[in-house]
Amino acid sequence: MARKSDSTGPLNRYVDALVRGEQALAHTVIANARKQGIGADRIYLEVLAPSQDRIGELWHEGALNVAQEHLATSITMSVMDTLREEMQPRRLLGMRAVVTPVEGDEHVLGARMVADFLSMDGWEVDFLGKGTPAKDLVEFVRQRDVDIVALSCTLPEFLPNAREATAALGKLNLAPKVLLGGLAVYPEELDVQSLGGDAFGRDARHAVDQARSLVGLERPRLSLTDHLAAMGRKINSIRTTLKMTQQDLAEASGLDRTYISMVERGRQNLTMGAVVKIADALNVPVAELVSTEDR
Ligand code: B12
Repeated sequence: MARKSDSTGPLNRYVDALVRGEQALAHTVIANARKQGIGADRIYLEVLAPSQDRIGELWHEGALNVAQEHLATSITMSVMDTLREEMQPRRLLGMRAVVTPVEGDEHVLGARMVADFLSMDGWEVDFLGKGTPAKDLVEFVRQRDVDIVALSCTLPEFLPNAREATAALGKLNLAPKVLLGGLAVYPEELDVQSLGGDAFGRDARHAVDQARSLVGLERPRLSLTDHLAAMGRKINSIRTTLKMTQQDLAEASGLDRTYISMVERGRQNLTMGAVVKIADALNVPVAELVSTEDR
């Protein structure tokens, strides 16, 4: 499966670090991408996820052995641990989710991504790690007030386990909604309803949208203040990476230094003309500054 990747530079550097088995280098590549203003969500979806695909291909071609593939996955897990520490949930939604691969499935990274995206969105999340047997999952859910169970299934041979889990969860008095995803669960190839789930998610970002719609929450909307604060942080991050002072940026954009300072603090409602001038001065596309996907 080809995943979308706009962050080709960091992706190539990151895969290179994984292939060489250099954990510190992998962390540095990601830290640099963060300094360039690439949000944790894009790092997950455009660097870490496709890097695992590349590692899988290299392993398949015999260019990497099992030990190297294991190391690559463990490095990516440690990078995710670091990113998780930095994540600021939008605001708590008062919703609880349980995320787990289905019984037997040892592929945890995708499920972990879904868990982290839900946390970033403000859900309280219990991530159960490796595949959980249906009866234990049901027992766990019964003891808590769970709104959503997100089940990940990578191998088609474990789809019956997904079906068993959804059936058992459906029998609970206060049955949670069940969201399905993972490489084995593709609507084009499979009738997701036949697995007993309530919805399907393509990737971790889509998982959040689907989870919200299952519990009747609207998609997250950012206020103008949030947009201005995000843009200010982005401009500050790109400027400092380029080792420019606020005065340098003011001169390069033809704007006043105090105006730049206000913008970076999220206190200035910029005109479109000012956004274009700042983007040109920083040599980035306008879309890079106004994107609201990054946190
Ligand atoms: C790392 C890896 C492993 C590791 C996993 C370690 C770990 N801690 O996770 C280990 C070594 C254990 C492993 C084992 C096996 N693996 Co493996 N593995 C991989 C590899 C290289 C990367 C997986 C990964 O991390 N992907 C990155 C994540 C982010 O992607 P993702 O899981 O797809 O998740 C995204 C979406 O699918 C979605 N998503 C995922 N879960 C959910 C859940 C919900 C609710 C939602 C909404 C969305 C969602 O969101 C995620 C992020 O956007 C893949 C190659 C590949 N192309 O994926 C093979 C791969 C998945 N493995 C494969 C195989 C065959 C196996 C083994 C059978 C090999 C063997 N002969 O032993 C065993 C099975 C073990 C088992 N019982 O599960 C095949 C599966 C083919 C298939 N579909 O049948 C693949 C595709 C390799 C290949 N090309 O052949 N593997």
